Amino acid sequence: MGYSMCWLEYEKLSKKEVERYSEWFESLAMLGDVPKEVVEELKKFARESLGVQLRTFTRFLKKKRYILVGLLNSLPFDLDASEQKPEGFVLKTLKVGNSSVIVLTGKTRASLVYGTYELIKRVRLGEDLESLDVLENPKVRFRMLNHWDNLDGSVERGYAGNSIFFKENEVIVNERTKDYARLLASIGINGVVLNNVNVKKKELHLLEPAYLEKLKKLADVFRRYGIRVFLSVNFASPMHLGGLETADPLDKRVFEWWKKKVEEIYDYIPDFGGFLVKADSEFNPGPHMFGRTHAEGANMLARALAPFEGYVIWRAFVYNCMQDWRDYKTDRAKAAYENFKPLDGQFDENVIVQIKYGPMDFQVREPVSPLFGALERTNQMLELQITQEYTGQQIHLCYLGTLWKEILDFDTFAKGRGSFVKRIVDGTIFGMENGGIAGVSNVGDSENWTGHDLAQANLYTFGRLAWNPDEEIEKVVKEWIVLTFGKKEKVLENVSYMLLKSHRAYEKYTTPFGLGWMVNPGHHYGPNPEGYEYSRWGTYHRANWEAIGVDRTSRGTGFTLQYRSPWREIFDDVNTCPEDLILFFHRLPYTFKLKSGKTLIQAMYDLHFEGVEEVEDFLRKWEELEGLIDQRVHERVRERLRMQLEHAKEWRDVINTYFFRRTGIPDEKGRRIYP
Ligand code: GCV
Repeated sequence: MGYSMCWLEYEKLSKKEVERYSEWFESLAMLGDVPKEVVEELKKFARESLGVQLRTFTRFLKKKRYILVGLLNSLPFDLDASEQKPEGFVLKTLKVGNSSVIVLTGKTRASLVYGTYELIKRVRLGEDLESLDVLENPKVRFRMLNHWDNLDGSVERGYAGNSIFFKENEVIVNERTKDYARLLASIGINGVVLNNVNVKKKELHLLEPAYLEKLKKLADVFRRYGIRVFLSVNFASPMHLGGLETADPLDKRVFEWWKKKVEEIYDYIPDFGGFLVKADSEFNPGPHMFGRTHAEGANMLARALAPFEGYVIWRAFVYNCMQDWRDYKTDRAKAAYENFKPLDGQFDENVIVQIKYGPMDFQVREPVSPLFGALERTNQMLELQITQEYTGQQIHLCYLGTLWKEILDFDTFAKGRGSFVKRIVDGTIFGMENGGIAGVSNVGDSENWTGHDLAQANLYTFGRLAWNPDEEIEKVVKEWIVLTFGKKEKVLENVSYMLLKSHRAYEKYTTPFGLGWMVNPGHHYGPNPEGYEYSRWGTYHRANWEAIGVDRTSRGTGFTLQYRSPWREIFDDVNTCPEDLILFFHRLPYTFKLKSGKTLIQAMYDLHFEGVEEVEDFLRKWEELEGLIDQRVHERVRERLRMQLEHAKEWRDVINTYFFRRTGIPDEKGRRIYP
C-alpha cells in the first residue's frame, strides 16, 4: 500500500479482548439500505483485529450477540429520535428476545458511517459494549479541511510531501483517496476544500468541464463517507474564463456567468459544497477592485449557489500587505474587524465568514480575534492551521490541540459570560446555524501522511474538536495514542507527556509573550529576529535598545477597543494583560517586572533555555520507547526530535543573542549568550 492508516490500523487485539468482543462481530443484521462502506469497515475490523469473519444477514437473528444496522426509518421498533440531528447516530445495546443486540442507527447514510467508526473505536479503546446507550450529534455544522494544494502537485505550506489530489496538472483518484475519506470520516469531517485559496492561473481551469469530470470522481468517493467537496475560486474568474472585462459582482453579466458555471458544476457534482474565497487579500482579486463590499461579492456567489444548497465560505483574512514599516498608525491586527464588522447582517444565509483564530496569522500565540463575538448576524467559521507553517513545519513536535482548546474556550462576552468561541461557531450564542471550524490540512503523499508521525495527532484532534469542541484534550490525546500505538502504559505516559507539553515548549524557545514573527521571510522556518521588521507585511515588533512590542492599547493603535468588556480593559492594562500575550498588546522596557518578579529580559532568557531543555526531555522520553513502538516509526520520530533539538538551540541562541546585543543586559544566571 505504501502508506500507513494512522489511527485506523486495525492491529490484532489481545487474546482476552478477542474473547470479549468477537461474538458481537460474527454477525451483522442489516435492515433496509445500509451503506457498503459500513459493512466493509466492520468486516475489515472484525477480520484484522478480532480474527473473525463477519457474516451479513437481512433479518433479526437468533444469535446470543450481534450487531444490527439500519436507518432509523427501517427499524421496526421505536427509538426516541427526537434529539437526533441528521448526522447524529445512536449506538444502543438492546435485548431482543434472547439476543443482546448492538443497534446502530441514524437518519442518514453519513450517520451510520460515523456510528461505525465510533463502535470500532470503543472496542479498540477497550470499552464496554454490553450496555451501550449513546446518542451523539456533531455540535458544529461545518467541519472542514482546507487543502492548499496546487494542480502541479505542490502544496502551499505543505510539509508532508506532495498533494494527494493533484499531480502534474492531473486529478488523482485512487485507493488512497478512499483511505483518506475513511480517515476523515472516522473523525467526523464533512467537507473538504480541494485546492489552494490562492487560485493561480492553472487552477482557474478547475471550473472547466475537462477538470470537473475528474473532480466528479473524487467527489463520488468522498460522498460515500459523508464528505462534500468544495473548491477555492478566483473572484475574477468571469474575466479569465468567461472573457468578460469585469468581475463586478453587481454587473448582471457577471452574475449570469457564475450562475451558469454553478449549474454546470452541479451537473457533475450534485452535492457540491460550494466555494471558498480569498478575496482582496494578498493580491487575490475581490469586490473592492470594483468598488463593492465583501458582502456584495459574497452574496452574488451565494445567490448562484443557493438553489443547490451550496455555500460561500468567505475569508476574513483581509489586510493591507503593502504597509510601509515607517507607518505607525496602521495596525494589521485591526484589519479583519475593520473590514467585516461594518458588514454584519449583510451576508446571505448561505455565506459563512471564515476567520483566522488570531488577528495576525497563525502565530504560535496570538489573542483570539476580536471579530468572534463582534459579528452577531453573520455565520462564522473558525480557521485553524493544522499544517505547522509557523509552528515547526512538522520537523518540530508541536501538538496544537492544547492551543485550539484555549481558543475554543475563549469567552468573547458577546452575550455576557459564557459566550465562548465554541458556542459561537456551533450557533448557540447568536442562533446562526451555519457555523463551522476549518483547518488547513497538514496532509501530503508521504508514507505517514503528515511528515512527522506525531503530527497525525493534530489531524486527529482537529476532527474530534470540530465534532465536539467540548471534548477534553487529555482524553483525545489518550485516544489517539491508544488507537495509533496500542495500550502500553509507558507509551501512553511518555507520548501524552510529550504532546501536551510540546506547544508551550515551542513557544518558549521561539517567540514567547505573543511576539511572533521572528522567522525567516518567505519559507517561515528558523529564527530571524528582524526578518519581517522592515518589510511591507505589517508584522513589526519595533525593538530598540530600551523597549519592544507594539502598543495596541487605547493609548496606542486602539486594537484593544475591538474587544468587548472586560477583555478590552484586561488587555489594555499592563497589570491585568495575560503575560503570555503581554508583548502583543504592550510596548515594554526590557526591565519591566513580571508577576514572578523577574524582568522581561531575564524571563526571555529563561524561557529560551527552558524550552530547549524540554526538547531534550522529549527526546529522552522518546528514546525510552524503543522496542515498544514500531521500529521504523520510532526511528523516524527520533530523527525529527534530534533535528528539533538542534533547531531549538539555534532559536535559543539567535533570540537570546539578539536581545543581549540590543540591551547589553547579561543573563543573571551567567549562561552562554553570544556577545
Ligand atoms: C495560502 C499566510 C501564508 C500564505 C497563505 C496565507 C493565507 O500568509 O503564509 O501561504 O496563503 O496566509 O492564509 O491566505
